[in-house]
Amino acid sequence: MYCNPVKKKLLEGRPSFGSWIQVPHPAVAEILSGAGFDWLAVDMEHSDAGVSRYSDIIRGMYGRGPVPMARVQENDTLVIRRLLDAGAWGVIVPMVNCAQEAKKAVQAVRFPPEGIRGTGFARANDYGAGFDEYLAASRDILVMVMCETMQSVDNIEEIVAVDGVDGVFMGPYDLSMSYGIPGKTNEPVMAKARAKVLAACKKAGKAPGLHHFTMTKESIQSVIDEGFLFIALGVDASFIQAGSRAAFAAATGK
Ligand code: 3PY
Ligand code: MG
Repeated sequence: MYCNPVKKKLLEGRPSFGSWIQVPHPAVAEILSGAGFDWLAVDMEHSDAGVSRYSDIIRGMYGRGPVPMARVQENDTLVIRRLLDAGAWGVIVPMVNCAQEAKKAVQAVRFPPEGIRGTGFARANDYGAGFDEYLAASRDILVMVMCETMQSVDNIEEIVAVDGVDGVFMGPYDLSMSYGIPGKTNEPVMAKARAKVLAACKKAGKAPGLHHFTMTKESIQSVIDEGFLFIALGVDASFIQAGSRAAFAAATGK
């Protein structure tokens, strides 16, 4: 019952596909779960969801398949602890720019002696009823650090060398900002950064991840061919936007 099939997939070198929840309602988790995603991350950085909302949203995934993850709002020990206590099986930590920051994220996730996560009865361990089992399985909680600045790309070798970092998740939009080319996620400098991160991950045996926003078969295949394993497909809000606009356009020709 306490396990993380996404981590298993990544360790086996198989791609896993997830998506992003920015419309913070359990119904969205229920609907996206029906699509078959391996995991779903609630975006705590760019939505107005708080911890109690997080618990409600991931209740919408329970028994439906996806592993609940959180893109946490910041690399903060207590923020991470509270989302894990709520039941997250993976954290995606924004703006990790050096080994020290990567270590901080790992420490927040792991119980002593590896880390400093505090323990208590919480939703994650069925309010204490699964205390021992959860403790044993908690090593499977996924730690994905985000590479989304030039500095992070420059320091990627030392970041992936940090014990307990499971993988690196690239944020193309912030990275494009950092390179001074806002929103131009396909420029050569971005491809070069992706190649550098992929090579570092491969060498260190860590899972490379990417937030991908173009929902065509060819474009998703090219991301898989590039070597990414932890792949976030789109965002709930964009799915609603695309579907609703297409419906209106089909009806009116506008
Ligand atoms: C980015 O593109 O900056 C992201 O954070 C994607 O999730
Ligand atoms: Mg970002």
